[in-house]
Amino acid sequence: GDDQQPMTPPLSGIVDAFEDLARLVESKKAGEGDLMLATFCEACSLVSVLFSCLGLAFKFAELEYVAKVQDLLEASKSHQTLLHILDYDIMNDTVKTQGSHTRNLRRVRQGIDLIRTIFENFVSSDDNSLKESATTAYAKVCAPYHTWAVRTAVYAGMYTLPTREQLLQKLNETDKTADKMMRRYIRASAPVIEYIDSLYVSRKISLDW
Ligand code: 1PZ
Repeated sequence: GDDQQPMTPPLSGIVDAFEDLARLVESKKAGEGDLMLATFCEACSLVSVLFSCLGLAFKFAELEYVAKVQDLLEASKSHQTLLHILDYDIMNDTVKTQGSHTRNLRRVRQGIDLIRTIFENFVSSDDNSLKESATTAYAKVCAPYHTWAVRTAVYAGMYTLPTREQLLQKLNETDKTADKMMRRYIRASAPVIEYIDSLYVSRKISLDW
């Protein structure tokens, strides 16, 4: 079990990885699209530790997320960059096909954005509960693109989320350190999300799915 391992604050690993990604993305000229898929996947896979703070109700979300990152990691063996998988799916007419790399990248990007929006809600108010932060964020970032069945399960699961205090304890953070970490993640993930969107836009793929 994860409670037996020496406790490194899991947020710091995620934040460091996304700050590295942000630096890579910002050092590139817009539209060049050469962020390495493997590098991106490594950062995304760290996010999985957050799921261990949630209850069984979000097990399906974890499996979904991990499977999609895993698919992209597999894809990185034959496609070097993020842009390469878009071009591959454009060529095969599978951009929006369920299970395609381009669709899975879109879903992982939505996951990163969901966490960012949860953190934004979380730091913006001291008495904001995790349930409220997560519900508002989910409604905005993911719900419009999820089926009714998934939305219903997610909203039901929200009632099982830990409290703010329980979450901070599981993350081995205090109010103050969590606030700092979350602000760093908010700042670092923004250019990464923007960058991914810019790839889709550069290939004339809409962002409304
Ligand atoms: C500490 C933070 C607490 C956050 C709690 C909120 C978690 C909301 C979880 C949303 C679950 C969505 C689950 C299933 C979604 C599927 O419909 C789609 C299917 O995509 P398709 O195969 O049709 O292309 N899957 C996804 O969108 C991929 C996974 C999304 C999970 C993102 C979670 C991000 C991390 C949350 C923090 C732990």
